[in-house]
Amino acid sequence: MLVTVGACRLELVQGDITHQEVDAIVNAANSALAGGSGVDGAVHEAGGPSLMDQTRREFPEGCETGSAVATAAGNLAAQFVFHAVGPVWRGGHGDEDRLLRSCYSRCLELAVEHGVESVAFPAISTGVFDYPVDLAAEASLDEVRQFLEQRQRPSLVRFVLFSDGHFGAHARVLEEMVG
Ligand code: AR6
Repeated sequence: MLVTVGACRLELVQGDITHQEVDAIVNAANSALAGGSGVDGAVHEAGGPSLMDQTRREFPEGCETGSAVATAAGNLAAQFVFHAVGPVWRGGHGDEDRLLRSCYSRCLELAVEHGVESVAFPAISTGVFDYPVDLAAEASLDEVRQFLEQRQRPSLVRFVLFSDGHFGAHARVLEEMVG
């Protein structure tokens, strides 16, 4: 599914984020940047050890929740990996909406800072961190749409959803948003 926001494209696909041919892919990391399962495991496995070498060297304190840091992408087709730390779902009482939105906007800021034209996002926080996918889809798609409306960059933002259910939830929200 594809919609346009001014001159920019906002796209939903089902698939594996490590296979995307874009300038930057976003990793769903933890605040220690210690690696883990899910997207994080797949990104480090496909990118190789240089990613962890760089995060250890440049970000020894890790990254706070709601923010993101950039590294090179090692063996991946992308040039950069943005390691974003989403919130753990705590029933909606832990400022999760603001923190999740902030992950997306910080990654888009990093894209602009690095001159990146295309970025692929996973559904941050909707796996191990247990964020309900419908709510995550609403917050993340709304945040990205607002950023693109205001800044008109990057030219392509692609959400890469792993399962049918995650794809469907995002497609419903995006249809409602543009309909
Ligand atoms: N490509 C795209 N999406 C994927 C892939 C993939 N290769 N693999 C999983 N997903 P998660 P979180 C989906 O758990 O919830 C790690 O241990 C998955 O189905 O990767 O932000 C980190 O180290 C889900 O919809 O990230 C942290 O400790 C979404 O990606 C913690 O998990 C996010 O699931 C972060 O948890």
